[in-house]
Amino acid sequence: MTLRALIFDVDGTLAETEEAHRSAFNAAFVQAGLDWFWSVSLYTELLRVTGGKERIREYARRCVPEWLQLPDVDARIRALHARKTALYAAAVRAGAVQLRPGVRRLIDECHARRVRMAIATTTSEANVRELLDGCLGADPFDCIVAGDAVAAKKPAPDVYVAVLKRLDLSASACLAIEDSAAGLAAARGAGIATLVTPSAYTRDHDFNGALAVVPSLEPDIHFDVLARWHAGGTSPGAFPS
Ligand code: XBP
Ligand code: MG
Repeated sequence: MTLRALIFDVDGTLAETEEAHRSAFNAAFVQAGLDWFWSVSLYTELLRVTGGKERIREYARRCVPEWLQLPDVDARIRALHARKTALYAAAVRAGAVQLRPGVRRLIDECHARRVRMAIATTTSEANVRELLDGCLGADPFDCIVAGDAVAAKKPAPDVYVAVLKRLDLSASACLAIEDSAAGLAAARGAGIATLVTPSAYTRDHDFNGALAVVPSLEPDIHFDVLARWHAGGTSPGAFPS
């Protein structure tokens, strides 16, 4: 089957965003008068729970279970997360996040060849738009499906199933690009072949089931290489041949 579309994850794949997310969470905790602090090692563990609101709840469950007993805890989580989202957007606007190497080149290549592109992410569409405005200055994507637009976040396949529907393409005509085990599980759950490029926070994840695992999209990951791997349907190994 011809490769017709690339579906990109955002956090960790288009850009190393998680340090900006982590700083925004910590700043939101300070602003809300909470003495919570998410270190790099704690955040590495918490990242296995996808979605910021879900991550806050998981942290509270583990470390401050009494906080979960407060009245209106769902509203508290939503408010804390809204504060975090505003802080994250401001950081992206201030230039805290750049695209990972090779991302812009691959997007430009697909754009020039009229290969379709889409986004399947856990984060909000507002966060994606901030990143695209700040780092690409354009939106070359046919569609963006965000975590809150579907019933279940990654590792559930929902965002990918929704993207396939919006593109009106079969799974076998697409290739997903992901950085995490949850993202890989989501894409594979929708039947989509998946290239993994691990990010700073996901290097120790299990990527069994990936079409290939590459350290970066630069210098070798051109569309023709991906089309060849996709057509072969089997992993070429850790690096392009
Ligand atoms: C990324 C996430 C997100 C971000 C924060 O997962 O899990 O939760 O860390 O986003 P993936 P929000 O890259 O697999 O989509 O706080 O906006 O939810
Ligand atoms: Mg990711």
